Amino acid sequence: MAYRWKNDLTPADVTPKSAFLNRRQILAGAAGLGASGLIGGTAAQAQEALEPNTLEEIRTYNNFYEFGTGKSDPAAYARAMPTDPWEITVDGLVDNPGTFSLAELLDGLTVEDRIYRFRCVEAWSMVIPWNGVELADILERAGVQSTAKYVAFETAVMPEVMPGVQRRVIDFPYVEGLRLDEAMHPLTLMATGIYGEPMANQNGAPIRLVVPWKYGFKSIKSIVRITLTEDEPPATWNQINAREYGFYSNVNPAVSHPRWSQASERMIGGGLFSSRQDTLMFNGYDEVASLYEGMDLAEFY
Ligand SMILES: Nc1nc2c(c(=O)[nH]1)N[C@H]1C(S)=C(S)[C@@H](COP(=O)(O)O)O[C@H]1N2
Ligand SMILES: [Mo]
Repeated sequence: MAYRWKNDLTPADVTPKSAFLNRRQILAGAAGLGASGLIGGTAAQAQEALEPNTLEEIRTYNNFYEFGTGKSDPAAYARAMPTDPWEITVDGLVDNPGTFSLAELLDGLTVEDRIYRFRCVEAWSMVIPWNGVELADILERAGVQSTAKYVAFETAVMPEVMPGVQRRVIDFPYVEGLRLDEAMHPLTLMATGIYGEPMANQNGAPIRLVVPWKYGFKSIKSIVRITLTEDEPPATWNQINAREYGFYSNVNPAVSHPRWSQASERMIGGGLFSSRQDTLMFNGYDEVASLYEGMDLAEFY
């Protein structure tokens, strides 16, 4: 199978290059992807054109409401969250349920480099070089039972170190969910690092979901539970306002948020000539379109 990273970026669109990692190292990561057989040469070349945001940008402009609603709150407060040891429970409709240390959960799995576009529902975007394992690898080892249709995720709740939880800015724990076929898609990552460095707490240490064709709020951080279910699980923003935030939340320039257009996005870090770009269907990840064949994406948004 050949998975393709569609992108239309040109040098004129580039976001600032990282001061922490040189281009050769980034390309080495992309080449590694190609060699893994997951994607062909074309995809490796497409990855070359994605200029990641700087680590500084990725670590200072965040949404992580457990630490407050401001973009700089996670960077200011998340360092107090203890992430080692960390336990993750895998349960529900699986043959091998259990509670695992992070090391046990990841043991033997291949950590991949994935440079993904990241599009927030608030109409801003970044390009982030993640390191992580495919969620499919974790689920395969868990032994998903035939009655399972969805995967539910839950974030840690640590009121003593989470000012947003203390103030109850929204209901916690933050929860999210995917349909099983979305969860099993090879693009779906459980990320443990960025730029080859352990995940910063504000980005969702020690392990968080990354679903690059969906709005950022689906990519739930600091996960402590993964549950296979038969029914569609609750999702935090969908529960807060189902009209504004659908369960699917695939990036879709044609379906406006009730309060703003989704047709374009502001690139964090800016660009040389323009800081906005057109938003792409599925955030450019066309290979997922077959998952939604026969579904009206204006209805199931
Ligand atoms: N637990 C939890 N996960 C979360 C959020 C949150 O508030 N709490 N915010 C989401 C939103 S809206 C976005 S855009 C991304 C931001 O990820 P980043 O800060 O690593 O860029 O995390 C998502 N995951
Ligand atoms: Mo977001």
